[in-house]
Amino acid sequence: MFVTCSSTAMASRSLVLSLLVLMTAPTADGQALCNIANRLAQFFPRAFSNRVTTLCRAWTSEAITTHSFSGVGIQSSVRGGVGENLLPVYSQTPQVCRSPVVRKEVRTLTDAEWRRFVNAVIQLKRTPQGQSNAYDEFAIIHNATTAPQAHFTAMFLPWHREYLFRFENALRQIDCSIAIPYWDVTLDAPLPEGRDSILWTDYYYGSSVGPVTSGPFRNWRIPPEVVQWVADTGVERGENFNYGDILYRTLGTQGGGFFPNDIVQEIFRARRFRELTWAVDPLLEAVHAGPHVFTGGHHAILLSASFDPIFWIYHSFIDCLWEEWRQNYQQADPETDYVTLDSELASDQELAPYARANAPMLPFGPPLRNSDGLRNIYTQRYYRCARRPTCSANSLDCGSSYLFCDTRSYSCVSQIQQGGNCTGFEGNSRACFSSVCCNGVCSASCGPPPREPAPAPGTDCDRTGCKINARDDYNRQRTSNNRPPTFMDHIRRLDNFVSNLERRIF
Ligand SMILES: *[C@@H]1O[C@H](CO)[C@@H](O)[C@H](O)[C@H]1NC(C)=O
Ligand SMILES: *[C@@H]1O[C@H](CO)[C@@H](O)[C@H](O)[C@H]1NC(C)=O
Ligand SMILES: [Cu+2]
Repeated sequence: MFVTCSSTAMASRSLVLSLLVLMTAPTADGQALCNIANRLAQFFPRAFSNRVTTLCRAWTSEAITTHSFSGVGIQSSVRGGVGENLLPVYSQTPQVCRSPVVRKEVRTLTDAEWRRFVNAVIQLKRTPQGQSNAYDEFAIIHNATTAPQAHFTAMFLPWHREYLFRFENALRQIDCSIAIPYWDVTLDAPLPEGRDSILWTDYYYGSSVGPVTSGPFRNWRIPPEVVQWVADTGVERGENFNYGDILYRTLGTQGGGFFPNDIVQEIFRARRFRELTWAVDPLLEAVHAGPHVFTGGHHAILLSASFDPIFWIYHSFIDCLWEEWRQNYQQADPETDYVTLDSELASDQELAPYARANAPMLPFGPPLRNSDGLRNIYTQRYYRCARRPTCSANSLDCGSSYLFCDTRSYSCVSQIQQGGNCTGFEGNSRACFSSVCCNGVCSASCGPPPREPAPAPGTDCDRTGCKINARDDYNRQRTSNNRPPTFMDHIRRLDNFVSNLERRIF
């Protein structure tokens, strides 16, 4: 089933170029491109067939097998009860609140803003609702039975927009000022180790391989039925998902990863909505799985993902990317540009009827229809997305003390926590949070250099510490061996993460 790649497979340069356009200075390596196309196709066979025929002539029908998602049981399922009390309550922004609010990159929030967001989320978890609490009632909706069109159909983006909108409304009932921050994962993608990002500290998300027992969401309860579903899912997959009843993560151990801005630019090459959908071009929904899988634990399993509060922050990013595309690249009226063919609504035809424009947006509708999810009103009246952090030679400020400007490429990058791997960023005095990058590790001070090997290039450390002079460092960065990541670096990175997606597809 694995298709062998040969260089002749890449004979069609124009086809290859369609992917390469996004990346600057491509060292066009057809073999690697063909490999990644095959990797994607292996894990998402039906979904990736279009892309593979484009990327790799070696694609054969042999590789096309049914993908693993099953819609079995959807028709007969009983949806009554899920969110019954909750859904009407939060379908509207509280009238007393002033809109629009601005969704900002999570690291650019002020300390007060971050605390207010966290407090409201915790408050929601403490608000009794039905037989549980308001937070859990929201989280439990994220289930292929309850919302059949939410994943692997054309409704992926609009459905999650409505989902987040209601969650935000619920938070704004507690605190009008709140907007769901977004987590721009392209800022973490350049790090040698994603788990060393400042986000995985107790100030932000907390960190763990195991139950989350520190940070703002420590000891977050998972309801018993979800504990059971998750365990059952593990049994189905032949794995142990006995995560217990406290929020669980397996940070950085299940594979997955963060997609770089190059991939975002590739996604932005779409001009019509259909090109963002699973059945037509699965790139967006496929790479969206990376951070879910990277977090691991509950966040990596569809039916428990939103029990991890970082779900909302991450999906706020996916939503803001969609909005960026809507405003800058979509070449049709975004309120009506949708998908009409069943074959493009979903690759699994059992799901297609749920994704049609006039079908109710389950479980939020009826009366809400799928097409309502395309309305401009969300981002015109209720919220908008602040621009993603950027920097330039003229302005190294990324808008947050937790971000720094990578002066090799003039792009913003997440700070690395103390003890984290900062290989490649030795010359940048701002790469390490409250520490300095010495010999590839963020350290309190450089200390004596190891006798063997010599300090890594780009550092300027001796017994008294590192000499950090921002201007010199930036200059040295640009002339040293440290080069900006190339196209092939990204392909390798993507390749790594895709190789771990099997049976973990979100
Ligand atoms: C989703 O919700 C339904 C209805 O509550 C439940 O029966 C099912 O086990 C849940 N999980 C999945 C994967 O459908
Ligand atoms: C840090 O990351 C680099 C690049 O990925 C890797 O080569 C190196 O082994 C890592 N260092 C440590 C201490 O893990
Ligand atoms: Cu989802």
